Amino acid sequence: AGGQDGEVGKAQRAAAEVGTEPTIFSRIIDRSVPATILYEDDECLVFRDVAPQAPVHFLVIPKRPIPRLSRVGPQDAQLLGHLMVVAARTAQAEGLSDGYRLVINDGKHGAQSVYHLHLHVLGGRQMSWPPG
Ligand code: IU
Repeated sequence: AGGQDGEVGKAQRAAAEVGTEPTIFSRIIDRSVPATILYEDDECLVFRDVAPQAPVHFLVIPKRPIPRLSRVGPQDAQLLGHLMVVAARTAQAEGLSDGYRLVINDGKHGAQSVYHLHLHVLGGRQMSWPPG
């Protein structure tokens, strides 16, 4: 039984690694956690970041829970393009006519904290470069 538990533990960790574990973003998608939603369609959801780093800061996420950018493949190209188009359209709707920044954090070095792929859109102030 101990060995089996070991295997189960390994499988669970592997599952988490490939992102089959639901994150809080799945709960925002199914409305069991509240968020200020700016846009929704069959493929994606846009909502305000709960800890904004700029006057305007929202997230664009696919409804399908891709864990991180480094896990995408060619089959995801159309969806990723759609996320960027929605990001640009929502930025325009938010009045970011002077520009804005798109950020995707990947993994540990990218300081990713939620393993459900998301585009950050930040605007409403002058950004600096390089980022921290
Ligand atoms: P990151 O790229 O994984 O570091 O960004 C996660 C973002 O999700 C971060 O900016 C959080 O403030 C944001 N967020 C949120 O908007 N709502 C939540 O319930 C949680 C995180 I947890």
